Amino acid sequence: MRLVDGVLAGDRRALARLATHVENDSDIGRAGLAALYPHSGQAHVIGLTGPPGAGKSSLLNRLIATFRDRNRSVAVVAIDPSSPLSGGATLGDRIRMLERQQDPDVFIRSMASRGRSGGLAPATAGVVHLLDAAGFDLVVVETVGVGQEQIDVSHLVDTLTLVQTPGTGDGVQLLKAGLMEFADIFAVNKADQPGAADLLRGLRSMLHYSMGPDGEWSPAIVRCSAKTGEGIVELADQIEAHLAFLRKSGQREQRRRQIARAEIADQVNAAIRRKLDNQSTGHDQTEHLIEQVAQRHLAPHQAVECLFSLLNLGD
Ligand SMILES: Nc1nc2c(ncn2[C@@H]2O[C@H](COP(=O)(O)OP(=O)(O)OP(=O)(O)O)[C@@H](O)[C@H]2O)c(=O)[nH]1
Ligand SMILES: [Mg+2]
Repeated sequence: MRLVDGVLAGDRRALARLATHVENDSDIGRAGLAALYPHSGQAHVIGLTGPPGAGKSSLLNRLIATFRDRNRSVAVVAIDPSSPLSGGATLGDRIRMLERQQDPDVFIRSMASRGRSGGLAPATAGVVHLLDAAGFDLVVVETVGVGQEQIDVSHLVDTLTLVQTPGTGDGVQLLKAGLMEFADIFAVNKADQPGAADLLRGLRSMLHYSMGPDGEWSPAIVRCSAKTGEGIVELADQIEAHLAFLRKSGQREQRRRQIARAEIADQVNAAIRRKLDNQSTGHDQTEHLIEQVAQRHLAPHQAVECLFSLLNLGD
């Protein structure tokens, strides 16, 4: 396929066009992904997540510069919430980041989350594979979120970086959201503002209590400021150190299997939904089954069995 050859040859316009096909889940997108997937698996995939306005895009802008200095190519997938959460201030940072597109070794792609509860656009994984196959050294996924979204993105990446800022609590909410165990690196951004020391202390003591066994990665905490540039080199170092750890410990393969498992489960879900939506009678029959379960005529698992046999998915 011409687009596939273009992507492999480093043609960025072909890459952008195929990414649109993947996003739309078109036949061309599916065929392209199937052809390119065997070429993926080389990139270091990084999640950059945190509350709205924490400075993710600003940090990323700085990180891109640092990684380019190290001669690494960088692709970004920025997931935009369907409804803007943090106002106009962010636009300037997004535009500054886009200016980097002049550099052929930087590629930035925005995707709408389309309101899916997971916060991730359904095609995010596909676009990540595409960018990986296109040969970028690093693929960064920026997502807004404070809870489940971050756990979702952790199923997609090698390294998860959680951005926190002073004055947004002491980290207890992270603990509540069960996020401590998912983050590999904590970036305490806006360290130029008051309260950074308290946040650092809070995070350190919490990590101390949630320390894993020996031989595990102990999450790094990096004090940084996208405004002044403090800590950016250390953040880049920690991101690289985490990959080195994954490789050395053999956990990279383990992560890849987790990612493959999560993606297949996601696709199974999506495929069943698609099948239900496509079947002219599917919808009515689903509604009927829901009613049967609500009325206690069928147990939920029996309804699923009926559904599967309706869809010819039975075992
Ligand atoms: N003082 C200070 N302000 C910062 C810092 N980093 C980012 N900002 C400002 O914080 C605001 C939000 O920054 P963004 O980089 O857009 O944050 P974001 O997390 O990408 O925001 P969303 O993508 O909308 O969730 C902007 O006005 C930035 O200029 C920092 O280290 N210090
Ligand atoms: Mg942003």
